[in-house]
Amino acid sequence: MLAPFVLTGITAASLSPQTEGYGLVPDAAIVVENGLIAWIGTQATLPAAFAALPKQDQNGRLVTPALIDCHTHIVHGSNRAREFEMRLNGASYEEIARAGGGIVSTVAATRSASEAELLQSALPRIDALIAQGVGTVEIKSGYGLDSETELKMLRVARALEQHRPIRVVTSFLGAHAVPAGTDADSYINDICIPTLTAAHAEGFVDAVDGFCEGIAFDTAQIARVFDAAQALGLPVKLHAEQLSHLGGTALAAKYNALSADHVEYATETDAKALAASGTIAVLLPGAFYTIHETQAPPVQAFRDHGVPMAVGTDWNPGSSPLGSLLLAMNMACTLFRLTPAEALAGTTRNAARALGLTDCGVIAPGMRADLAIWNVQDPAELSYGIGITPLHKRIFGGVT
Ligand code: DI6
Ligand code: FE
Repeated sequence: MLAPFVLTGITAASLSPQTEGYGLVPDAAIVVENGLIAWIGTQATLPAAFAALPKQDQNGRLVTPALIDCHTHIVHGSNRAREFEMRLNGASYEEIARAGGGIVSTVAATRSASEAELLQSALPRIDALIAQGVGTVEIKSGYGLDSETELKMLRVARALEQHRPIRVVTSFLGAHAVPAGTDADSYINDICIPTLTAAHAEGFVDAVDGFCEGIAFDTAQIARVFDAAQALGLPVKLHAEQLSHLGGTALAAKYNALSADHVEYATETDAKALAASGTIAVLLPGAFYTIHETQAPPVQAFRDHGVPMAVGTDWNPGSSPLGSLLLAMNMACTLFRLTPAEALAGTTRNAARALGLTDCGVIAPGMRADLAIWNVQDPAELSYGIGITPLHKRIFGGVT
C-alpha cells in the first residue's frame, strides 16, 4: 500500500468540468491515498480526517493533472531527416509519399528493426514526455502494415509500461498506408482486418484508428475497418481531414468515435456532427507546422458547437517529429488561437476523453493521483513558454 500524503502550499488547476477554465483552487491542498486523489479543496478546509497525514509543502507551486499525450506514433524504426531536407528543397509531403518515401519508408525501417531495437529507440521518447509531466501516452501501430510487424509494434508499446512509470494506451492503426505490392481494398480485407482480430486476441488494442486521406484510405475502406472494430467491441478514432476534405470527420461521428484527429479541413457541418456524437477534436499543431499547412482547424466552430478540443504531439518521424507536449500547447495557442486554458484542457481532461479514459485528466476525488507540479504560478505560463520545461516533479499513481 502506498503511504498517503497531502500536497500543501499549492495552487491547483483541477480542470474540473464543473468549473470554468482551469478550475483553479488557490491555497489548495490535495490528499493522495492508495494511488488516488482522496480530496481536493482549500487548505483551510482540509477535513480533520486528513489533518494528521504527512504534508509536502510546495512553496506556492502550480499543480495540474499529469499531462496526457493522446496521439503519438513513438514506436517506429529510424527517422526521416532526409525527407525534411527534401521538403526544404521543394518537394511536398504528398509528393514524397507518392514517390515511395513517407510512411512506407518508415515501414521498411520498422519491419527490419528487432523488438529490442524498437524498445530501445522508444524509451528516450517516453523519457522526454515524462520529463514534461506526461503520465499517459497513446501509441499507435501503423508502421508495420503486415501482421508480424503491427503486432511487434503493439507489443513494444505495451512493454514500455514495464520499463518506465507511464501509462500506455494503444491504438491499432493498420489502415495507415497501403504497402507496396497490393491495393487498398485487398490490404484492408486480407491484411488489416485479420491483423486487427489477431492483435485484439492478444489484448494489444485499446482503440482502432485509420488514416482517411487521398494518399491512404477512403471512407468506404475505413468504414470496413470500423465495422470490424465494432464487431470486436473496440472504440474507434480517425486521422480525418488533415490534407483535404474526404468526409472522415462525418464518418468518425457516425461511428461515435472517441476522436477525430487533425481536422484542419473539417467544416462547420463536421463540427455539428462531432458535437452530436460527443467526439473529441484532437488538434495536432506539430504536423501543421512541419508540413507548412496553411488551413487551420475550425476552432471557432468547435467552440460554437461545444466540441471538446484536445492537443497532442502526433510525434512521428515524418509529419511531426515533435517531442514536446508543452510546445504542442504553445503551438495550438499561437497557430490555432486556442486559449492557454483550452490548451491545458486539451492535454488533460479532453485528452483523457479522446482515449476513453475516465480516471485521469482532472484532479477530483477518486481519480488516479497522476499529477504534475510546476515551477510556475500562473497556468498560462505552461502554454506561453517556448522550449521551456518548468516541471518540478511528476507524481504517477500516487508515487512521487
Ligand atoms: N498523419 C500523420 O500526420 C502521420 N500519420 C498520419 O496518418 C504521418 C506519419 C508519417 O509521415 O510517418
Ligand atoms: Fe498521427
